[in-house]
Amino acid sequence: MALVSVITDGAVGTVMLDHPEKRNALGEALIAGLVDGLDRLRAGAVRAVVLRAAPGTKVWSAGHDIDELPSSRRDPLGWSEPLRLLVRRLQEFPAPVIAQLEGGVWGGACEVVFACDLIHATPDVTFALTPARLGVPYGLFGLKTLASAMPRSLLREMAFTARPVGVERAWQLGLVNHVVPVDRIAGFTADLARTIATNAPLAVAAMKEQLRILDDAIGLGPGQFERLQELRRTVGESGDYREGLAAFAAKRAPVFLGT
Ligand code: LCV
Repeated sequence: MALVSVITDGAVGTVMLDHPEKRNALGEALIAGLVDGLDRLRAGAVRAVVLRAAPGTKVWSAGHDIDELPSSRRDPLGWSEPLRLLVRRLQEFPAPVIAQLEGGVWGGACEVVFACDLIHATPDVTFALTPARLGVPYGLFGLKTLASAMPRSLLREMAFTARPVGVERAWQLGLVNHVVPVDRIAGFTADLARTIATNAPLAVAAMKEQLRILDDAIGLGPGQFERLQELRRTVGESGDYREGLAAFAAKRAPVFLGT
């Protein structure tokens, strides 16, 4: 059974996550389906993309597939990891990608959503950043994607507490473009995508990339870079990281010792 479906309607493409049994967890197979779908739409020169989950879902995506997180020394969220590849595909896609959300958005799925260009959400949507709940050494690239999408004060609160934030607060802080009732969100999003598709695609694509280059423009000295890598190594090699994974697998609350 396909984990992802892709349809094209004129110049608008739709990519749908469809693995409810695992709450659309972003495992290698599902991500491969998303990347393949985006590549097919790119070849078909669509002018707008809608990224959504199956209608009526309570969980848009449960984030990174925890069963696929390495328990060894390998960096769980390094440059070549599937989730990183997906985020880059979305950011480099030469047309706007609209995330159409229903239900909960967890962990790495928040990064996927905030790598999109616009966000439409139903009133039940929540966002939760979970590295602290799993003891995971989060990546600088992921933090930058999130920091470009929200105020640092909210990012700190979400990262340190791992508590979900509701769409009302997200709307107040400008994290989402539109909050739309569940019976209208598909039509509303399709209409906005069609509007984008009627505009000059080269101008739209250029502005998307210009804005991304501006977002990426941060200076880092070698010492700062080394320190960032050291911070991630320390967390990635900690007992707490192993405890976070073990607790999830055992369906119990983690006990973090700070070691
Ligand atoms: C694998 C899963 C998952 C899952 N992986 O349904 O951002 S970082 O750094 O943290 C990054 C590393 C990351 O993204 O980590 C993942 C962060 N995600 C989470 O912490 C969310 C974990 N999932 C949940 O809390 C619950 O599943 C939610 C609240 C999303 C849905 O709860 P619900 O009661 O509806 P279940 O928990 O019963 O899940 C249904 C099946 O999906 C699996 C889960 O193990 C279960 O499998 P079994 O039926 O085999 O028991 N599942 C859910 N999320 N991220 N597997």
